[in-house]
This record gives sequence, structure tokens and C-alpha cells, in this order.
Amino acid sequence: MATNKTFTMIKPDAVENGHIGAILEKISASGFRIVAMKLTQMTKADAQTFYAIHKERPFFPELVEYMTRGPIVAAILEKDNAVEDFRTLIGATNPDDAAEGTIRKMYATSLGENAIHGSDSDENAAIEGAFHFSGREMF
Ligand code: FUP
Repeated sequence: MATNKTFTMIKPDAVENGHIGAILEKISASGFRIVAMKLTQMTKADAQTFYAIHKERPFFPELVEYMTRGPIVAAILEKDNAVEDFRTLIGATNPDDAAEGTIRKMYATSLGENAIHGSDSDENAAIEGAFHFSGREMF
């Protein structure tokens, strides 16, 4: 069933580079309502679980190291067509391929350090939101 929620993380590079405010402003200006949000830091076990789909990939150790090296902002967002519209707002995984005006084009450092996460399906939005918010706030 389609829902109107998605899940995001402002990743460590964007937090380190001072972009939390600008990114949240862009998210709000694009019509998303923040329904849950926290500044947190993932443990190695958290990152390994969250990105388990990539565990055989060569970049996995670097991905875990990156995602755990500093704080992130985790949030659940609400909007009609949230998952697809948010993926459009953040842009392609590799900022070199991301469209002008997207969050990754504006704030990402590289493919490996790409500033922001957006769920890729309604199912994953529910799983990822529950992972970070214990299932109480929204699901
Ligand atoms: P996305 O859905 O756009 O967040 O991208 P993926 O789920 O494919 O990848 C998750 C994260 O793994 C990316 F944000 C960055 C990292 N990654 C790499 O470091 N190298 C790659 O070739 C692909 C992904």
C-alpha cells in the first residue's frame, strides 16, 4: 500500500559541513512536513544493519565508517507521493550525476559521501523509520 511518508538522514559529511539548516529549509520549502526528527549517531552495528543490502559490496566498510564517524539527523517526512518526490529532491546517488538544484548536487561531497539519504520505496520507508524511531512515532 502506498503511504505518504518517507525517511531521511542528513549524513555525517553534511552535518560536519554545517548544512543541516539549509537542507531542512529546502525540505520544508519543497512541501514536506517533518513528523519526527532527531540528531543521533549510528553505531557500527546500526550502520551494518541499515545498509545490510550492501554488505557484499566493496564499498561497505567505508560506508559503515563514514556513516558512524559523526552525528546524523534522522527524520520522518510526510507529503503526498513522499518517497518519489523526495528522491527527486535529493537527486542521483552520485552528485556528479545529480540534477541542478537537488540536495546532493548542492551539498554532497562525492558518491561515497553524498550528504543525504532518502528511502527508495514505501516498504523501506516504513522499515527505516521504525529502525530509527522504535516504531512509536509514526508507524
Ligand atoms: P541511494 O539509494 O541513492 O542512497 O543509494 P544506494 O542505496 O545505492 O547506496 C547507499 C549508499 O552507499 C550511498 F549513499 C553511498 C554508498 N555507495 C557508495 O559508496 N558507492 C557506490 O558505488 C554506491 C553506493
